[in-house]
Amino acid sequence: MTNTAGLVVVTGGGGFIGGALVASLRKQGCQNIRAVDVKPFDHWYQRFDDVENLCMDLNEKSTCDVAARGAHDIYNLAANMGGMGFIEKNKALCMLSVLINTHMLQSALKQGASRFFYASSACVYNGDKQKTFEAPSLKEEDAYPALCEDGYGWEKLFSERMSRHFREDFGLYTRVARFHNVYGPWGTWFGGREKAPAAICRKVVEAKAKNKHEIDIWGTGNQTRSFMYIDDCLEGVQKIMNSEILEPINLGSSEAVSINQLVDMVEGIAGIRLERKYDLTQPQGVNGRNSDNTLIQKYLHWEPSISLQAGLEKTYSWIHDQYVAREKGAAGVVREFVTS
Ligand code: NAD
Ligand code: GDC
Repeated sequence: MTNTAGLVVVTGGGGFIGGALVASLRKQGCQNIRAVDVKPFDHWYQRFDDVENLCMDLNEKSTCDVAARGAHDIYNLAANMGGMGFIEKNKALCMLSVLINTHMLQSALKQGASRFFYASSACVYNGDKQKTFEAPSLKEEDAYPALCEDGYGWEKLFSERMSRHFREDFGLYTRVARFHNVYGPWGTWFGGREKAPAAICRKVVEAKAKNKHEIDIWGTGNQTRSFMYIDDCLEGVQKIMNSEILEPINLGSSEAVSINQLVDMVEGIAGIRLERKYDLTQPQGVNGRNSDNTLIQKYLHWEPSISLQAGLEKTYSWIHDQYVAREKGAAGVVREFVTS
């Protein structure tokens, strides 16, 4: 059920998931959308003229009040985030997203919003339960006792709990999903914040374009992860927002692969084989992680189901086109936005 009448606010609307959510809401017939992001408009990944677009810093309480004014639904997707290469080196910046989450919850309450969605992460899970490369399936209860990803993960766990207490103490309708590594077109694919699927696609595109048959991989390549295609993420976000699920719940694919298998798949799509150079000095995070989907199946009789192969084919093709466009650009800069 999409809210097609009341105002829907998407924070982080200039980013990957926020931009895709705005695009999806429009397609579903929602005509009253406000997208908010700190990035200048020409850096938004997707931007639509028929949406109220606001360029504002949501670290500030006063701007959160403006963002939340008149909102029926708020999808709070704004955060300072990225893949392992970013979150391991920017722990303070990641923790500062607590300002966005604190102020957005306060403003949602103050402005009388009906519903609030918070995007948490698999990075809240206890590191001791992710030591094996055998892709341990993480159940929601595995977040405790807490031993989160340093910085980013602790902030996510804190903000999950704050969302819960705003619901319990103040009666604000809050829903929380723990996203497992999301990928797809319009996602960050270069610049340092990109996650493994986009990074590997870009490296393979580049190796092919430059006829340099090598690829550098962070770690041994034995690390395991599951990757969720953006369309599954969007469907899950709306299902969870519309559900009676009160506790934070996994939203991720349960198709785990090693990073080496991920590279195999991208090479297969590109029709190339590359010599692998393993760089053990780069950030690697946990050894293994998968999404246990028992709870989401129980509540929603649904789970993300788009295969990694199908999702990667679309993502590779999009990154390929972005790469070609960037190479052609005189200043070497791509503006990743579309208008309606
Ligand atoms: P993204 O970086 O593409 O989008 C986040 C957006 O928030 C960016 O456009 C950024 O400019 C904006 N933002 C940052 N600080 C801001 C501020 N002070 N004021 C206003 N806007 C600000 O990331 P994404 O992949 O779209 O992630 C969306 C949400 O999902 C985030 O909360 C993220 O932590 C969470 N998440 C994402 C993944 C994933 O794999 N993509 C996994 C787990 C959780
Ligand atoms: O960055 P990420 O996708 O994040 O990395 C997955 C694994 O892939 C890591 O072990 C990393 O070392 C390896 N890897 C190999 N080569 C490369 O070129 C590369 N680039 C990147 N980025 N990784 C490479 C993420 C967080 C997110 C989010 C999700 C939730 O952790 O970074 O912010 O919250 O988790 O699931 P990942 O999966 O460790």
